[in-house]
Amino acid sequence: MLIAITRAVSRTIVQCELTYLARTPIDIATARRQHQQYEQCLADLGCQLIRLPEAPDLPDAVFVEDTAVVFDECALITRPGAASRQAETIAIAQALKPYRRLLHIEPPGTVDGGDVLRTGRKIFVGMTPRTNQTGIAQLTALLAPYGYEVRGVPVRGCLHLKSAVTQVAENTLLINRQWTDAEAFAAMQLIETDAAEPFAGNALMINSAVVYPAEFPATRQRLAQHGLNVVIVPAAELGKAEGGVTCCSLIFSA
Ligand code: CIR
Repeated sequence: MLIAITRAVSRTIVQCELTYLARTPIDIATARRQHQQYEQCLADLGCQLIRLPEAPDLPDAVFVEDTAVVFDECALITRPGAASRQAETIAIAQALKPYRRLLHIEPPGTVDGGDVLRTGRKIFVGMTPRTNQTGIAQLTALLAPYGYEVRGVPVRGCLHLKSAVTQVAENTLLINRQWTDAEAFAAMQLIETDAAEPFAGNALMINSAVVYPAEFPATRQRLAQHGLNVVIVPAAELGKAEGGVTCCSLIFSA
């Protein structure tokens, strides 16, 4: 059975961290409605939802992906690179505790889950302002006993590694080559985002389906042309907070 942890959109989302986007008004009702559609989509794809309540003191708490990375053998509780987000991990650790042994990134290390791309036993970690070398070294050491191999990957022009590249099938990645180095992923088939849709690289694979934002039709067509089962969700409102479809859930087998 697949479990999906989500967290309600904070009423303070308008105070979210922003790095590459200019602040534009976020309509909370719209953000909440789209988030509920996303949750329904996960449920329709067979996930059992654990929906955590909103955290008004933590504007970015809806983006649960950044707080943990769940493996079959353990869960890594991160230490997010933005100070305003570090307390988000407390509720997530509590939610994960019944399911996994917990490992922790410790100061001065920082890791955002959005920087961690897992393909089998290979873990690619974005080297970004949110994820530092100490964090990558800790993650490497913590996961080595389980046979995971970690590789740091350059990222430029976007927030996280998974803003630039995500897995869409067992051996296939969706990638914006402008934002990361495709050579790191040479062993896999690559589908490129449409040049007019730079933010289109973030897709969420669940079993054989790809959950994908409605806002990127040209790249969506490329995914469909590769025979992928693309399931569309509206994601524009949380997109204004620099969030994508991977950011809003932690999905794992129970
Ligand atoms: C932040 O800057 O931390 C949030 N406003 C957006 C986080 C998006 N998370 C993700 O891509 N994994």
